Parts: sequence; C-alpha cells; structure tokens
Amino acid sequence: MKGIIYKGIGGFYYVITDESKSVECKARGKFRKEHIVPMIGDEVEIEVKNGKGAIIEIYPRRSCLIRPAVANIDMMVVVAAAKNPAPSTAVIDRMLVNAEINGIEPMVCINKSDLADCAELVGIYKNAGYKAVCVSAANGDGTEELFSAVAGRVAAFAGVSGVGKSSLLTLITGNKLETGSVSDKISRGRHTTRHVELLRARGGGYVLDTPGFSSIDPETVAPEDMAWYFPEMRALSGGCRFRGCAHIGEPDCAVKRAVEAGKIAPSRYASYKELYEIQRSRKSWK
Ligand SMILES: Nc1nc2c(ncn2[C@@H]2O[C@H](COP(=O)(O)OP(=O)(O)OP(=O)(O)O)[C@@H](O)[C@H]2O)c(=O)[nH]1
Ligand SMILES: [Mg+2]
Ligand SMILES: [Zn+2]
Repeated sequence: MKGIIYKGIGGFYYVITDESKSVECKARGKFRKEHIVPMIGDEVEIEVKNGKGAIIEIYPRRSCLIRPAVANIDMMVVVAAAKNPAPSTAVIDRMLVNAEINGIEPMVCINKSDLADCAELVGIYKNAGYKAVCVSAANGDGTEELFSAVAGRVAAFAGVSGVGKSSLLTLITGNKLETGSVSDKISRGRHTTRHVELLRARGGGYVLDTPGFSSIDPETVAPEDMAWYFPEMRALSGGCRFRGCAHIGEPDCAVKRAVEAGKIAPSRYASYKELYEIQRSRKSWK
C-alpha cells in the first residue's frame, strides 16, 4: 500500500494511505542499518501484518527541508500580516530565498487585509515575479485564490508568530487549529504552534504549519549566486558589464539601473544587499 507520512511520534510514523486510512507504522530495521530516517512528507510503501504497520520502502524525495524536517514540500507560502504584527520585508525576503534554495516554489500571502491595505506590499512581490495574494482569514476575502494556489500540493505555511498561519490553515483544512492572540505570544515569546504535521486540505493535497525559517544555510549559497534567488534580478543576469557582477558597486550594472528606474523595489534591493553581505562575510567563503 502506498501512502504519505503525515505525523511522527516517539518512533511511530502515521501514514495516510491512498484509501485515506491512517496507519500507525514502524520503520523496517533495514532503514536503521542504512541510516535512513523516514521524514514527515515521505511517500512510502507500507505493509500491514497482524494489525501492525511497517514502512518497507521510501520513495525518492522531491525536496527535503531540514528545519522543520519535512520531505516533498512543493510550495512555501510565506505569510505576513498587513498589520499586527507589522510586516517585515526583510523577513519575507529571507523566507522566499530559503524556499528557492531548497527547490521549493515560493509564494507570498499577506493576511489581515481587514486591518490594513495590503495592495502595495502585494504589488512589490507580484512585480518581483512571485505569486502573491492578499487575504483575510477573519472575513474570507481573497482566500479562494489562496486555496486554489495550494490545492493538490504539499504546501508549507511559514511566517512569524501571529500573522495568522493557523487561522488560514483552519479555513483550508476545516479543522480547528490552536490560534492565539498576538499579545499573548509576544509576552510568551514563542509560537503557539509547535508540532509538525501534514494536514489534509479540503481542496486536495496537504498543508503544513511551520514557524518559518529565516536563516540561510551558509554552505549552500555563494554570495555571487545570491542574485539568482531574487527572481527580478535573475531575469537581468547577463545585462551587467562585468561577469560575476555583485550588483553593488560595479559600473554599468543592469540591476542598479532597474533599481534607479523604480523597476526593482528598494526593499527588495536592500534585502539582496544584506543577504549578499552576510554570505560574503561568512568564513567558509574566505
Ligand atoms: N483581524 C484579523 N485577525 C486575524 C486574521 N487572521 C488571524 N487573526 C488573529 O491573529 C492572531 C494570531 O493568529 P494565529 O492564526 O494564531 O497566528 P499564527 O501565525 O498561527 O501564530 P503562531 O502559531 O504563533 O506562529 C489570532 O488572534 C487570530 O484570531 C485576520 O485575517 N484578520
Ligand atoms: Mg499557529
Ligand atoms: Zn550588476
């Protein structure tokens, strides 16, 4: 039987089969010997004998995120709030870059459109080449567009605490998830949502609540490759006078021209420069 691991607790893996049954499984000993650890999101072959489930095969992974450890995510929905908490383009941009570094299609979702206008913020991301939506979990505005974007896929929702990830996932899955007030969270200094679990979306596919990850794995990106992870800059590669142009101090730079012409948002260019500098200062590249 084929299925997907949607949850793991104390050495047990919970697999949802193609027939929509949940089966508690242990991993076969051969995985331990080969140092292969099943991950949430893994597509697996299972066998049920005497009422006991066993994972007998793990299919090749399309993607593999380390934090949180989840396989086969195909979409990363970076969630921010139009207001409360105030959006940070620096944080959004890092999460987008991280998704692409991990080979995961990114998209932007600005929630709480009932509290503040989010057209400008969404515009920045659409202009940069991302899919971007403006929604309100509170009144349902824009949620149809979000639902259809994630339908049939394995979509992780990332974003800082309080932006409304759990509220959106409650709408998408039809299950009530734990949400909390923003002030509670700030005073406790942590997320309400801790465990990692794939949840079935009503429109098909799976969704996943994650606190998000905003640090870049230093080993994975050389500073000169950073522009590749900014779609609007990637599109201009080749237009600069110098090969390997860092798009910072060089003359005759296509990226800087686009920034000056207002085609690249100042916040996006600022994020690029910051991430470029962080990677450049890392010891491993010196
Ligand atoms: N006005 C308004 N409030 C919202 C909206 N979406 C969520 N909220 C509220 O914002 C607060 C935080 O929402 P959560 O869904 O718990 O946020 P979260 O991103 O899951 O937060 P963590 O689990 O801490 O990471 C709750 O009080 C929600 O009721 C929205 O669209 N509009
Ligand atoms: Mg939550
Ligand atoms: Zn350049």
